[in-house]
Amino acid sequence: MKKKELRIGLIGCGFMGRTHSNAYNRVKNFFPDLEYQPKLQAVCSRNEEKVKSFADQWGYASYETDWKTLISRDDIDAVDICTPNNMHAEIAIAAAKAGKMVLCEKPIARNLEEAQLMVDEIAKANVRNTVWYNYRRLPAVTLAKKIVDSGKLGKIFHYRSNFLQDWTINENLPQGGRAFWRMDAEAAGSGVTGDLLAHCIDTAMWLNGGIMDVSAMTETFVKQRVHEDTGKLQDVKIDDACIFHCHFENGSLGLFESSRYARGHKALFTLEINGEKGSLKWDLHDLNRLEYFDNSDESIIRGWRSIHVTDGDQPYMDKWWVPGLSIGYEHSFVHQAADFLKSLESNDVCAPTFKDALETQKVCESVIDSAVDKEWKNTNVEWT
Ligand code: 4PW
Repeated sequence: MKKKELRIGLIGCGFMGRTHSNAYNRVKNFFPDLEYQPKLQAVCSRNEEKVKSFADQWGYASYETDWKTLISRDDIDAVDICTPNNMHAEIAIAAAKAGKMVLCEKPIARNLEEAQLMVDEIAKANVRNTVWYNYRRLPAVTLAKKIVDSGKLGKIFHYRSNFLQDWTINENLPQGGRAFWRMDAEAAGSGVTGDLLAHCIDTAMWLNGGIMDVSAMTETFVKQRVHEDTGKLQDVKIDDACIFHCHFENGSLGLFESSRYARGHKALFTLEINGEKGSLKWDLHDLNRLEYFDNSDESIIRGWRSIHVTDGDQPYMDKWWVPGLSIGYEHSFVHQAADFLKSLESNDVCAPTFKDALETQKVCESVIDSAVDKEWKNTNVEWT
């Protein structure tokens, strides 16, 4: 098969810039059958020294220091946005208007208004798009989706999900700047709701359908922190912790919790689904393992099965080593890059699209509003 190039222009050289760059490099080796292969054409960041060294390290053919220049280049097919959240909307809209495909880190925006604008402009420009809700693409999570869709769990009663971390407990950490923009509401939009619960919500709606209404509470444990940009002690406006419960469209009840103050937990993303005929459990600290309870098992051996999702028959695993050998966090990004490239070949959408991410944003916004107003909020989610 004659190979086609997808010329990538990546904006942002932080943590996510590295995960995406790694994915584009790995996909060529592990998904060699794809018709489209990424070409790392250009990377962009304001700091020239940093972007030059990033380009050398990850194999980009060129670099830019102004994202508008990158977007205006004729030799870029797809713009991949890995900047802090406050730049997503402007860049995504400009890229779509320039006719580029748009890939964007989650959450797509700081708030619903920005997200809606992005979705409208992307629809007008009719460009291919996807949002990197990467955890869907871990083999164990994709297997959970297959089990749910097969009907093996029957009617779903409960969905539970947490995302726990502990990295902001130190009250001397600043907010803002390059390293701590996730703690600055102006740059991030929200705290754990947009940063962590957005993952839980995306996965939850993918597995269990639309979230219809929410009742939430949030807390900011450290009320003031020095801002990196001003050097001044300023109010912290992000949520450090958030708990919400909700109704799904299918009648099941949802319970979600996220915190960056859960001492001992570094990135504990968990989910559990309880249905009439069976249940599923998964957690990111043991990401290749899916726990499955099947109530139709013979009673004397009935119990939780621990499925080590590393067999060639299981999602994505035929691309990697041999059965029994684990893969990790980075592979979820490789799989997403592969699925996006595959979607160009098959002319399908690559979910989650910006429209899907808008639905997640609706839930996030309703959660924040519910916590502020201390009342239930309808999400107006349209999940298909
Ligand atoms: O998107 C999330 C990040 O902002 C990630 O999945 C984990 O939490 C790792 O870093 C943060």
